[in-house]
Amino acid sequence: MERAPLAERLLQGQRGALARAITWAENGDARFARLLEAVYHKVGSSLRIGVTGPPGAGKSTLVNQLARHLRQAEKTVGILAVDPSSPYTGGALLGDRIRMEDRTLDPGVFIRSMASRGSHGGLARATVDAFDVMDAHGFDELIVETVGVGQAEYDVVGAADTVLVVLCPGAGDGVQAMKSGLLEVADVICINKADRPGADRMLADLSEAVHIRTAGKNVWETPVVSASAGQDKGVDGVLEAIGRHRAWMAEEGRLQASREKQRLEQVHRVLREGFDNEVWERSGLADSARAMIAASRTPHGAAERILEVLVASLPTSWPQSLEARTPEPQEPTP
Ligand SMILES: Nc1nc2c(ncn2[C@@H]2O[C@H](COP(=O)(O)OP(=O)(O)OP(=O)(O)O)[C@@H](O)[C@H]2O)c(=O)[nH]1
Ligand SMILES: [Mg+2]
Repeated sequence: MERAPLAERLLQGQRGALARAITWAENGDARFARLLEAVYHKVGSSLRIGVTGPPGAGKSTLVNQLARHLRQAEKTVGILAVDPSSPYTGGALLGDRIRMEDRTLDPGVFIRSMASRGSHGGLARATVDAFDVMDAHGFDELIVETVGVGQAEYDVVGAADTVLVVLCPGAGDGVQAMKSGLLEVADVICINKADRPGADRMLADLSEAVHIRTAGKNVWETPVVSASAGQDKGVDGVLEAIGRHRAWMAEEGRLQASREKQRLEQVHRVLREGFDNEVWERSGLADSARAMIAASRTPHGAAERILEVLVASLPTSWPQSLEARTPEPQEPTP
């Protein structure tokens, strides 16, 4: 018997289809675009949480507990664990799997680790794609965990509606966390390992810093909560803070605006990848650049010249001609 197309099986909630779809997303498979078109009408109802923070802060432990609590509230949960690219986290990866394992027996939970591609923003693109197919598959809640506090991690958690930053006492103090730009990206901050000394102090310092930063402005004041995920303490408080952020996002069209921005960024990422693959490599642009460098142009001079010619070769009517041609969704062959 012939199998139904992947899109159909995905919408039926088949796990195998979801796994395959995420692999396509991960590999930047050319078939993904058609697949997404076929299921896109089902994308948009999952609530998305991004979790980041320094290595070992207890992110996976907390995500596991969040999933457990959400399941108790009868929500289905899809979890994406983005492989940390730093070599020293190799051991922790295995740990992630073990700790998350007790969730995998429950059909209401799906856990997938995704390899970091590391270049050209490919990881953020793949994360959004994976979230979209998990969304179409029908999970109530989606969570992505990524390790680190740098731009690459912020790009990944940017696929979420709510960014949860997990810190813990001892792994650098609150001041260090503030310096790394965490306050800007965090919608909720959780000081985990509250059973350890220094947690209260950190909570007070960060709360104050957040308050000073936002006082008198019409912006979200990031709640700072504490938890001991290892002992399943304070997890409801984290969920409650996430809930408050969601309520705030639902007002004044903020969620819609944020998702529109995310989709626009995704177009940009896919375009950049497409430029690298289609234009740079296949159109011979790389060869022209090589020739210009051989003729002693600087790299900047060569790039400037290429951009000039590219922009000049765009037809003046191109925005209209782009909008006019929206193809009908087609079923991809699995
Ligand atoms: N004392 C204490 N330890 C905890 C708590 N939560 C987690 N841990 C421990 O902290 C260590 C790291 O936990 P993980 O959940 O793997 O941390 P992570 O942030 O996901 O780590 P990476 O993914 O490697 O960055 C483990 O040994 C956990 O058992 C807590 O509330 N209290
Ligand atoms: Mg982890």
